[in-house]
Amino acid sequence: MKNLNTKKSSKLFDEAKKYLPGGVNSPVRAFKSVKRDPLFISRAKGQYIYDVDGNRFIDYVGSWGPMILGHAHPAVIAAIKKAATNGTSFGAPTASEVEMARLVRKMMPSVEVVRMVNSGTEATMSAVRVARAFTNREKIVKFAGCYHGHFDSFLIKAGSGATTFGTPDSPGVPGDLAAKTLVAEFNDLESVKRLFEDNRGEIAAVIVEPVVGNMGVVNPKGGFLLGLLDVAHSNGALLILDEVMTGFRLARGGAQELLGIRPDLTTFGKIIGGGLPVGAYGGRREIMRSVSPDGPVYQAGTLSGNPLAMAAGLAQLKILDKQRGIYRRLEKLGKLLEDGINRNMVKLGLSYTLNRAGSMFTLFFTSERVHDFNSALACDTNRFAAYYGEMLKRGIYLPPSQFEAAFISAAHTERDIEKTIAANYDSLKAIS
Ligand code: KE4
Repeated sequence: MKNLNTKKSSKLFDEAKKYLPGGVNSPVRAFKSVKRDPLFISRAKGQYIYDVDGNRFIDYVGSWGPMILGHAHPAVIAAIKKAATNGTSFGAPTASEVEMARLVRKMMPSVEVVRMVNSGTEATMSAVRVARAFTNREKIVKFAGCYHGHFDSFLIKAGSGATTFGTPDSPGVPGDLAAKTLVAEFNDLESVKRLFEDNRGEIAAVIVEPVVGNMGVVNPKGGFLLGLLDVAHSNGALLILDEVMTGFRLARGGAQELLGIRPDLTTFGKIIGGGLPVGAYGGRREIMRSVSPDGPVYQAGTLSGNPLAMAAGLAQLKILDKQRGIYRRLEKLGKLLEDGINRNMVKLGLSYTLNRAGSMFTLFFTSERVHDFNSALACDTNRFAAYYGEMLKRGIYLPPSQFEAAFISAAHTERDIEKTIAANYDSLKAIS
């Protein structure tokens, strides 16, 4: 299998490193953990992404989740173009923000009141501030390996890029603030109960990825999330479901619809913006009315509810709201891929672990079950890196880290899945 021509990408990367930290605007894009220069992308359409050297790939990153309908969806592009002709930002309320809030509540009824922000991080940090104010408590519980964005309080045993680069506890976070973040083990309810026993009356909220994407995909064990809700509520704390990744992806109503759980607060990002910078947080009216200007909890944003971002997000969400067959299709394609990769491993006498939740999946290079952070960390990341390069050579663009979720879009076809299964077989064979 010939090597890729990536000359233009590498030249751009050398130039980028002169002006940007690590040559990128978000660490995990730097391809460091897969030991190669990143590809610079020129365009994308549907399930395909094209780099500046003219290579085409079947894309399983999908901008890390937003592109559930595929890239440059005609309805999304048309909505952005139309909105842009009316101006790009007003710093004043618009009808599109009301429409967005109403649609979010229709799709996720637990979100009675919602505030738009500009990223998933803004959403989660604001939700934690509201929870701290509403409960008049300062401590929060997160789970090792979960990633909720780069807010100081979350960079404690954080997943995603923080784990990829070995900085799950980032420098620069004040010790006294870090001490207010308590860390439990995902899928281990006892670890949560112990934290509540040791910190009686001090924990404002538990924040969790209902299905984890940021250790790689890790599903909740039966009863874990409902148990979490019960433990939080019986100790006077709130449950925040971080659905930045799972929201509108795992089901029309996100993981909370799929898993039948009603949180106090939910956070959003990615899909809600249709590829433009959007985040949101919301939940029970009695909690959200503490947010300024209704209440005293201050949170603001110059570009929050930006008309172009609302147009893109609304165009995408309206399709997801109306065409519910999309979720059946994503599940079908996900199952097809999972079965194909597992068949390959049987043929090759390999026993790596593939975790999947609908259109989110991760192939872990370990033969153990991956159900929490420690079992995810046991993976052979060097073998993942070798596999990554082989898949890239075969035209498959995966997230460049063992600790990330890959995403199938509604633009992917059965043929794409077959090609991916074939590339997976050849790549696993090549590194074995
Ligand atoms: P942003 O601030 O990156 O929009 O969202 C932060 C965030 C919050 N919660 C969850 C569950 C998330 O997955 C994320 C961001 N996800 C990563 C990928 N795992 C974004 C990619 C990146 O950091 O470049």
